[in-house]
Amino acid sequence: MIPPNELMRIGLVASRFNQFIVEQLVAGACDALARHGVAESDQTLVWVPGAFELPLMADAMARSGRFDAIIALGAVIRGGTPHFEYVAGESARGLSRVALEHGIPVSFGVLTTDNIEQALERAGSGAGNKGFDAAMTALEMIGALRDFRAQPGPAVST
Ligand code: INI
Repeated sequence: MIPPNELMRIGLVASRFNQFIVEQLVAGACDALARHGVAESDQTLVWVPGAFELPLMADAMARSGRFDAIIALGAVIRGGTPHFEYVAGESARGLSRVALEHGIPVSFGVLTTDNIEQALERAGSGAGNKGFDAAMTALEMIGALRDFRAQPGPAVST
């Protein structure tokens, strides 16, 4: 469950490559955060050149200890070269590693599509915005981790 009325500090990292699409993902994410009471003063947005650079900045944000979750936003569009696979794969792998190494939610709001039309469809307003979805996932994971960590564990029998 998304924690009601609790302080949530969110780091957003967005890639400038395909910026006109990523800006819409950022808008979607900020909309979800606002709807769930996350103050603008508790949000920090940092831009990086491309999706490949998202993990390094997400790592720096996690390392700072200033955030309860990080939302990574980008758009990798297949261009008919193997470059797509490397950029998309390393971005996903790196972001997942940051989450596991630092124990905080890192949402993967990176579109990986065959063409610009598909990317635009997923960066629309309302329900069809993957930035919005990524923000909702981050908030839900903050709640799930807080609930789990607050639970007493079962007695261990040997
Ligand atoms: N970066 C993206 O975010 N999306 C892309 O579609 C993309 N393509 O197609 O090349 C892309 N490349 C740049 C990459 O993320 C790095 O910034 C670059 O390789 C320098 O490290």
